[in-house]
Amino acid sequence: MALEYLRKNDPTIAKLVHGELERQRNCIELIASENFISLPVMEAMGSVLSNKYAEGLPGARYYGGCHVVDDVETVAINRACELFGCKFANVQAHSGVSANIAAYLATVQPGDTVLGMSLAHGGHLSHGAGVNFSGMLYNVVHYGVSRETETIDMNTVEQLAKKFRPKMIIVGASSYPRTLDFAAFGRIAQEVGAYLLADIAHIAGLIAGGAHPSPLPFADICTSTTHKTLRGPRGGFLLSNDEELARRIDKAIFPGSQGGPLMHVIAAKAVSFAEALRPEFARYCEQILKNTQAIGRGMTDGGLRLVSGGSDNHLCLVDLTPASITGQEAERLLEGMGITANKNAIPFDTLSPNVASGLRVGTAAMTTRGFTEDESEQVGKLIAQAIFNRSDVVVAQKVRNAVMDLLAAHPLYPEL
Ligand code: DSN
Repeated sequence: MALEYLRKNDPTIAKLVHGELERQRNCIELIASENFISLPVMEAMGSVLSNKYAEGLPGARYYGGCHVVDDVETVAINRACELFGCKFANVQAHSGVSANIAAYLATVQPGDTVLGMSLAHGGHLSHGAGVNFSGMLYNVVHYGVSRETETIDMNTVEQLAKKFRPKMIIVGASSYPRTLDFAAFGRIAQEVGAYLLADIAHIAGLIAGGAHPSPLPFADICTSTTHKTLRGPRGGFLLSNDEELARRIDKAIFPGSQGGPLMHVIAAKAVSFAEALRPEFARYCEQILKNTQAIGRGMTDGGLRLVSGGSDNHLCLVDLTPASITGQEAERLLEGMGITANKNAIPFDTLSPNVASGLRVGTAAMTTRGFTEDESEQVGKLIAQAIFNRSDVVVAQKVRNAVMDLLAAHPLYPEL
């Protein structure tokens, strides 16, 4: 990696950036919310656009000299609308949580009832967890998955909606391996007169690539991150087809909850939206789904159990209880062998989230790196072998060697 000026000016940080590149190169990345951005996305982020203050919206800013960044943001907005087939987009949200803050501000008042998926069953902090602003400011009721199927039971969602009459229903998850039934959520929201917020942070890329149904015909607002399956820079955005809601979203972002937009990140979002509009992105998403099936097969053949019995998207949630290992231990064990994944609570978990009985395994990053189905299945088998033979140093070394071979076959950022 060149880092010509950084090396001269701040060797400490240059060394750390290089160290992180080497770390990413030398592990199989299975964290379901991570991915590897393209070099054009990286260049847009590291650009002079970072220098510009542009509070407001294109054509209506609070600063002079905004004509260039106006064009950047307009391109990003237009590409987001084209990609997701909707009328309005706000691309200024700094993150997925920032996008959700804006969605709450645009729809509900503090104290209003909101129905969202429980964090313990795969939802997200900002869908009403008690330690988050959403749980502190709103009266949140949670739905989860059924004990029998480990999937969302739409009858339960409907019963809760009819009982508690929420002003907003949130559909979206961080560790749910199944297709979300946006049509059913839309019907329930209509029945009880609630707004429907679809938080598509994890599956945005799959939706853009046609590998998961879109919520847009049903949701009043969609919120998302750009950096997971969508493979853009770290950031957030919001979508809507409703003109009045779109106006409220814009105000909720600025001045409601943010100051100056990150124009360098908005440019990088525009680049990634254009990448996702290309036919090869749909092929990439298809490959993510195939790789998830394959890694799941490898893990179950090796003796592990997948929550809900499988996956329809980019991630598997592994129940580690049959292997008598916690998520925390498994995460550490695998990291030592060059496989990065994260411990994760499973539904009805008896352990604390810091320890957890599960492991979340995502395939978006390894698919970007070029892993095929055969290799993904092999990775699944290696995970199971490592876990079930964790006191055997010979197996550990074999797993480590196999991981190194797989990584060598798919170099990451060879240009850097
Ligand atoms: N931290 C993200 C994830 O890993 O899913 C959600 O915000």
